[in-house]
Amino acid sequence: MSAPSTDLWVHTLTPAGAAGVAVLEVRGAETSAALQRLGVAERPAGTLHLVALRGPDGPLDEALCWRRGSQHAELHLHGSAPLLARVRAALGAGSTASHGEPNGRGLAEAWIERAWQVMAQAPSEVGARLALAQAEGALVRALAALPAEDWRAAQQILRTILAESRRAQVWLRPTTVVLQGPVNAGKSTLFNALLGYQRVITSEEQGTTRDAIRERILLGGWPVDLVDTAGWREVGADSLEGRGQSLGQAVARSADWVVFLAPPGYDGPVPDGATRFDTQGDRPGAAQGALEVLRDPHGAVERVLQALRARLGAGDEPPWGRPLALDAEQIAGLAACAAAQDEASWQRAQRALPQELP
Ligand SMILES: Nc1nc2c(ncn2[C@@H]2O[C@H](COP(=O)(O)OP(=O)(O)OP(=O)(O)O)[C@@H](O)[C@H]2O)c(=O)[nH]1
Ligand SMILES: [Mg+2]
Repeated sequence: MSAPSTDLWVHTLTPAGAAGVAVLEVRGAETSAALQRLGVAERPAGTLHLVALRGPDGPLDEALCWRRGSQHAELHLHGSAPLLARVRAALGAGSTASHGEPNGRGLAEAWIERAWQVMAQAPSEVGARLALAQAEGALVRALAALPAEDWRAAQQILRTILAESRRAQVWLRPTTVVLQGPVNAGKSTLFNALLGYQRVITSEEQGTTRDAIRERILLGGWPVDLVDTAGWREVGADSLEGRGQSLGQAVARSADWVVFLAPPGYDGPVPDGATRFDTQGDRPGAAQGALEVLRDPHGAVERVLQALRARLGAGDEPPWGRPLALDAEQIAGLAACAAAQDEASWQRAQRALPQELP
């Protein structure tokens, strides 16, 4: 296949996976030519049409085509991943997420574009709403309105935006929480209670869980990747169980938060940075204040949620409508400005930020 044209930019706005509808955005000077390759005739800007898409091998799909401008359109297709790949290929976009940037597109437009992408893939409803505010221009408007004559005042505004952007991350990307502890501590029992259904096997046999099992959940509205791991006990490192334990350790090392569950009588080590919960509070010899996951699953979930809230330090109230940088690149751009020590480095850093409205 020839290299994709830099005058054609195709982006999949909807997240990967099965859905009723998939939305492709087509931009750039080649937009009309690319659509014509699919059999879509030229239409005035602002119109919406039902179109029959055809590829080189025959019919592809019946879709809605919204002409947003002479160099900008959206195709609303049926949401099948193979179909999406065929339509992208027929447009000349290749098979990856996007290729190139349309010529002359400004930074502000690119940041707004990014906000739509973040919104489409947000792992929580709050995250989607925070991203929508940026797609509607909250951040680029705030950046365009920075006082030009007083760089220190402008920097102060950016620092506030940066702090709120970092706080907002807990709604925009999942926090990885790993359950760790000795065998039979009740990790899998708590994992199921947090999920609200029986996802993994629990049993009184030691070493029931051998693998690291990950599930995405919302806990108090925060997206969490929750991981159940193999329990600790002396076993051969090469045994199946030993390999499971190593895998659990590796996952825990890269986790945002390790919840360490200690069964009655446990007096062994607790990993640095982990939060300890004693378990099986209904059993004889249990620690004071231990979780009682079997007797009171809701109470146990609430206790974990409280600890998570403290850990995230995000507060319950999201920064509704506030200007926010959404991804690592935008945050790095703001951070460079916030760190500037003199006007010259401020000016340099500011060049990486959009300064005008799209
Ligand atoms: N009485 C009581 N039993 C519990 C409680 N929580 C878990 N158990 C029991 O303890 C046993 C071990 O629970 P699991 O959740 O499988 O423990 P685990 O930490 O996942 O164990 P491994 O996978 O072997 O590492 C099971 O029989 C559970 O039913 C509790 O709060 N009270
Ligand atoms: Mg288990």
